[in-house]
Amino acid sequence: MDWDKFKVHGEPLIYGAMASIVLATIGIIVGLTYFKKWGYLWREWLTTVDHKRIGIMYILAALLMLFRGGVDAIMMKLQTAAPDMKFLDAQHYNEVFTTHGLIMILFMAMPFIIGLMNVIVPLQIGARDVAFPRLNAVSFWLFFFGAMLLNISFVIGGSPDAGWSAYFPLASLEFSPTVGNNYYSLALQISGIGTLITGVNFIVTILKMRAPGMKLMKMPMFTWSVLITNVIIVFAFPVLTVALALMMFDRLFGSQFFTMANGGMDMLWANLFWVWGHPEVYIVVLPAFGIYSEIIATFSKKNLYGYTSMVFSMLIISLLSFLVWAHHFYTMGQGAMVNSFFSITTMAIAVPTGVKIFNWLFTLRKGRISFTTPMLYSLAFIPIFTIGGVTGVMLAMASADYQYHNTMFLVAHFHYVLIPGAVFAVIAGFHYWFPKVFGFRLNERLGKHAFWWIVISFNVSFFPLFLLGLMGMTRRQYTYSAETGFGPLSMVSFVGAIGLVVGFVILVYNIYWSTRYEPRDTDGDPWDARTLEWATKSPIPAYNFAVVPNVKTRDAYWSAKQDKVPLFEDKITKIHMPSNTGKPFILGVIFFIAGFSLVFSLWIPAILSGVGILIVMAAMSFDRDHGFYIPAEEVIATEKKLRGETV
Ligand code: HEM
Ligand SMILES: [Cu+2]
Repeated sequence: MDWDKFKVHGEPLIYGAMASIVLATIGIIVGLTYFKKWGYLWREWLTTVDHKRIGIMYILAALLMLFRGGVDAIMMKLQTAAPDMKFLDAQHYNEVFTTHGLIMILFMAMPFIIGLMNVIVPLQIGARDVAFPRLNAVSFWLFFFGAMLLNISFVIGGSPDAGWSAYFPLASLEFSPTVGNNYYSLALQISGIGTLITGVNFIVTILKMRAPGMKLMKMPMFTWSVLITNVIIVFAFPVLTVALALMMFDRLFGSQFFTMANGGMDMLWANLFWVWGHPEVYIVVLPAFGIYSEIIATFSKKNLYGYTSMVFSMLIISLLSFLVWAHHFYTMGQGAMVNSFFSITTMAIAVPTGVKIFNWLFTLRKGRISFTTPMLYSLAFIPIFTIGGVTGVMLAMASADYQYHNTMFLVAHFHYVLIPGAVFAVIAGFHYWFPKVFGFRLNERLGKHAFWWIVISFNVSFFPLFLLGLMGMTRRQYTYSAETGFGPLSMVSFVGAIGLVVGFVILVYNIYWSTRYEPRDTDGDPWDARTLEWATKSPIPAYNFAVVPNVKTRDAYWSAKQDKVPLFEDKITKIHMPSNTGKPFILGVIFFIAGFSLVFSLWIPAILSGVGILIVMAAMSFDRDHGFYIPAEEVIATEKKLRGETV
């Protein structure tokens, strides 16, 4: 065997990373053994099917990936902070911007959002769990091991280096001969299957598991956004699945789908990628819209303005999101007719988006606004996202895009939409729902410090990129000479990036500080909020609701509090719960081994793990464990304890 292909030859940086990964792994193993926590980890977390715990694991993984993607970002910013820097070489720079984009979109933003929707959606609709709890665990473990597969690439074999969009022929074996893009095709495939399963699971959950009386048009706005997002997932992800499979054939088995020879077609990849890729940006941004809608209504003490138009604008956005993909390659020769079509559909998206912006503003109007940390992020989102949207419309004009395309102007555009539209949203949602899950708030003072650092630094870091783009600086260029004049603004951008790091450090410190010192709150409704998740106690019991609520109005919990509309009318009876299972985790591990074997063309382990996957899937299908019941007395006792009564 040729052991050399596993090695990454490189710089002290990579060896340092290897050493720290090994040390951290040893540390975790020793720690778990010393504190005898292996059993706890297995029983309570690795085998769990509880939507709340799965959600927490998604969010933890996302935070870890935020760190990894953040390190990539700082390395890029340092390399371009001044002319002729020698911190990274061209190849290493290529790898870093590729993994940065992949990790931030697929392994940070999406799982963070899926984590929040796991924790919150069943509670918001008054359900006890998702429709298919075990499948939910499969989703998580496929995502997790897909993410791990991509992450090990930089210490074993080498990272992908053709950008997150992996355009052919650049990503072909000929021009990218390391295993990096094999990792790309397999890691994304594995986690993508997990996401597709999530899509099915949440559509069924929201359509079939709502509490009695909760008509579609009475659902909370976050649940609506999640429903629409998952419909997009179910239509968009199969395209990625196919594209990645063809990419794998090209790279591993010598097929010619995307090459320039033998009838292959490189533009086929660009089209498939963006038929998935553009809807993908709405997969991360629509749930963010939902989060902001909840937060803005809660902290303005008003109903959400224009509920129906909110729903319809999301539906229109989801439809249009499938009709705009070619705006990513106006310059690649499809002609004026085609470009005009995509130009018009792209600009049309700004209309429903504008409707939503006005709805949020009208919700704020004459509201009794409290400026809590989640609310501050929501308020900052509105103007910053609008800048992102308006520059999007500038890019949407095909003839103008010949100038902007692949410059830093584009990079500034998508960060101005993605950072307020995804990152601020998950941070806001995190602060907002944190007390629900853990029974205490994050400290407001520290939260606001982090907020100002993050919001100001974001603008310092990314606004200069608009100007640099107009000056002609292209994206993905690893160095430049002093004569270009890109130096000063690039330095400003680097300083902003450091400020962002400071903000995130304060945010993480806040989690630590609040865990130790914040007062506990078991009442479960610290913000005086509106929707059903706040009607449970904190921390939430495993079965969520002792009695399934009867919903009569839109903001059911608000009406219960304000107008004394009764919510829980039925008697407590025994509750059916799914049992934990280790099979999803095992399935994830085998998928990981299969992926790794394919990356290195190790056929025998690949075939064996393929068989293993089939066996575990069959075992899951024939599983006769249909769960268990929590007796009514036990539920009553738990409820009393949560209310602070002695049993
Ligand atoms: C009013 C709405 C929007 C319009 C009109 C718009 C328009 C565009 C156009 C025309 C491009 C391609 C430009 C080029 O390559 O030269 C682009 C790129 C991009 N947009 Fe937007 N956009 C909008 C909203 C969004 C949102 C909401 C997101 C994400 C949350 C987003 C994320 C991106 C990303 C990630 C890219 C670049 C991808 C890449 O090449 O790596 N956009 N946008
Ligand atoms: Cu797009």
